[in-house]
Amino acid sequence: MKTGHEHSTPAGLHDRLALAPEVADAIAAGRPVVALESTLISHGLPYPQSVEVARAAELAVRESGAVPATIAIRGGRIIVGLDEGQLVTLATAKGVMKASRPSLSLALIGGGWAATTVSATMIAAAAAGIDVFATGGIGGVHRGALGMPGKSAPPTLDISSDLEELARTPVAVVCAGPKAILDVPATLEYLETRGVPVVAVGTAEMPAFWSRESGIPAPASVPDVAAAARLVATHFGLGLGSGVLFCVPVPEADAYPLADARAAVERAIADAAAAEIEGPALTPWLLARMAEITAGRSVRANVALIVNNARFAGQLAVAFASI
Ligand code: PSU
Ligand code: MN
Repeated sequence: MKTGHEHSTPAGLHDRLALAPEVADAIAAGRPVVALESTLISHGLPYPQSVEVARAAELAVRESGAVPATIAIRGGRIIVGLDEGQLVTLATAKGVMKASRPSLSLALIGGGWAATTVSATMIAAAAAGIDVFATGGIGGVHRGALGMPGKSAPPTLDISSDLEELARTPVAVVCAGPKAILDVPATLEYLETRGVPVVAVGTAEMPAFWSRESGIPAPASVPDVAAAARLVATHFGLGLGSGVLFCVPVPEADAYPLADARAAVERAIADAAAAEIEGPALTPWLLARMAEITAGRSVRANVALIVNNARFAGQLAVAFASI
């Protein structure tokens, strides 16, 4: 029987992938590869820090002994392993879309450039056969998603598709904690419900993205990269289908103090509410506002944590490949 779907058969996910030769060779040979996302380049950081961090993250992966594969969309293809010129274009082009699971097909038919968030990057990495992925901070449950205590504002239900992706796609994601603009306890509860191990590295406390501490205990922790790799191997071996989230604290030298970050976040969130910013625009808006309020200190921490996460992800990919 014919269904409407048979008229034209659009390319499947694998047919959409365009792997850089170096990345394809490494995957075929079972050598360690680390996926890197691109929304933090196009939407998360100002230029030129955006392109500098993109280069520095790739270098950190290489220094760890793995091959970097920065992922983005262009011309209906998912590029796995952007080249230098493409990195610069993505950081400077106007009108770059932000592609997540719900907007992936739209980004592909759009034909232009789209940056991939954590959810879309996980989809591409899993399809390409890449097990380890580094970002800055994952998206999560926004403050006010479940309503604001003492306020009459209705719940926004703004919960990042990153969380559902972690629940259904087996990739190890390295971050510096959920972004501190979020409701972190609610984000942790959501991930627990959806079966995602959340594991702090070298600390018993959840890292808070720009800050090393959060005052919130981590659901679990491992001491080092070797233990992290054993956990990934065990978790993937069980075939549960979900990813693993590692949270690595931002390096001390560039961290933004927690008390200062908290005050700045309160201000940025109040400003976003006053400006009626919502939906996918909210996270980039808050990050940009934080940069203004902190006079660039949040950007410095953000750059440092991204590069640090890329280095750890490289080491994790190397350790995991040897198991
Ligand atoms: N990490 C950063 N900066 C960013 C992001 C991560 O240091 O801008 C991006 C990631 O792509 C993540 C997205 O998936 O922010 C979350 O967006 P949202 O809250 O709309 O799901
Ligand atoms: Mn959202």
